Amino acid sequence: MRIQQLQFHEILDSRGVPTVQAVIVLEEGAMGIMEVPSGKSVGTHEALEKRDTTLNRYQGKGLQQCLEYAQETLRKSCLNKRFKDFKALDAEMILCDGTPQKSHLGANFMLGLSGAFAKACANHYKIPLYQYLSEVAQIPLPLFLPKPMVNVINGGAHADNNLAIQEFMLVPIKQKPFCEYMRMLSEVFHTLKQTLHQKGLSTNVGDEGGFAPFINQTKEVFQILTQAVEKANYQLGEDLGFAIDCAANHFYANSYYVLDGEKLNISEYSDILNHLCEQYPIMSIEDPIIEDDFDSWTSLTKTLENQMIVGDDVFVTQEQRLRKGIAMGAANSILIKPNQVGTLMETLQTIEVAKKYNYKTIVSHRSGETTDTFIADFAYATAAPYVKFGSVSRGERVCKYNRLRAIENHNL
Ligand code: 2PG
Ligand code: MG
Repeated sequence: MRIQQLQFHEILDSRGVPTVQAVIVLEEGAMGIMEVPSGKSVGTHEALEKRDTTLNRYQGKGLQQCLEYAQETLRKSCLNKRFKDFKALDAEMILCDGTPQKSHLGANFMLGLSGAFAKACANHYKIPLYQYLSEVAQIPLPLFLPKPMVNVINGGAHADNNLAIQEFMLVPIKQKPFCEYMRMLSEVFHTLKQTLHQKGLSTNVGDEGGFAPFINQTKEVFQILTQAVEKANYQLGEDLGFAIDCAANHFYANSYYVLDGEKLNISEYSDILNHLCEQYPIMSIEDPIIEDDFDSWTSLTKTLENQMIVGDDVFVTQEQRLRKGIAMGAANSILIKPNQVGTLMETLQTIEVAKKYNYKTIVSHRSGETTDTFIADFAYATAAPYVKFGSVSRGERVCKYNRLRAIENHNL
């Protein structure tokens, strides 16, 4: 496939912050557009998202200068060249960037191009995007729809309240059609809204569309969620369970985890997590430990043997960090965010290693999103057992769940 046109544009994400839109036109005429998301609770080891930090535009978050640079450089190396598939293009971009953290071109531009090219190829072959992705990735058939981890309460870096834990989510337990998952989760979401309202708590939503009430205690969130699930006529632990993203980097300082106003050493903190898991059906805990303390990851994974222990900031979707975790028995699941590594090819390599060692994959959005539904196709194409796309409110989240419904309904 020969690339005839390659353009980057500066657009806004769901927080009103600039992000990348990449456009590719193939010689044969097919076009692909990819809009790249952007995180707020970013792991130190993530591939670099490039911005014009020294300029005043958009308070240093603009993309104009680095966009022109990436566009010119990538046009030189990719325009009018043939690439068999997106993996071949990714290999060329990695060479052209030549840095470990994609700091030369920027992971935001590289992922944009990688995705735009994949979409253009799928359009060229006139097949659904997921089909094209799964064929290139050689994922065994049949594919299946993932279970959604739906964010209902926001805290941490994603909300202006006092909750240390960043995300409180609900997960369906029994296997059902995807549309039934969405029905359950939407019904509980609206019941939760009434529950919060009756308690005089705010029903305003945070960055990922979950509610962001002023609650001080982690336990209180679980109590309110328990009430909402029951009021919506679902059974906790049977129909729905809980998942959380601690994003622990954000409440750790000077050797202590600061949770609910208390300074806790690692063993006190682990006891609290353990206790919560005994009291509530918490099925999955993401980033309970800071990103570089692999030893504590290993011991917590042993302690919480019935939970999914999910590495996000610790693995940053990168094969080498995942391999280290596997070797040490740190975590048993991995969050997959393509922009943490910067190309689809490398994302697929990480997924392959995860699968080989039975680490569950959860394909995830970022807190700054666009209405691009690429990751819905990507999750289905890679047979991910779970997805995390935020709440059932806000268009940039809901469009991804709706894309999975469209795949279920029409296979398009
Ligand atoms: C996370 C993500 C997505 P962010 O920590 O898992 O929910 O947040 O995109 O801000 O890194
Ligand atoms: Mg996370």
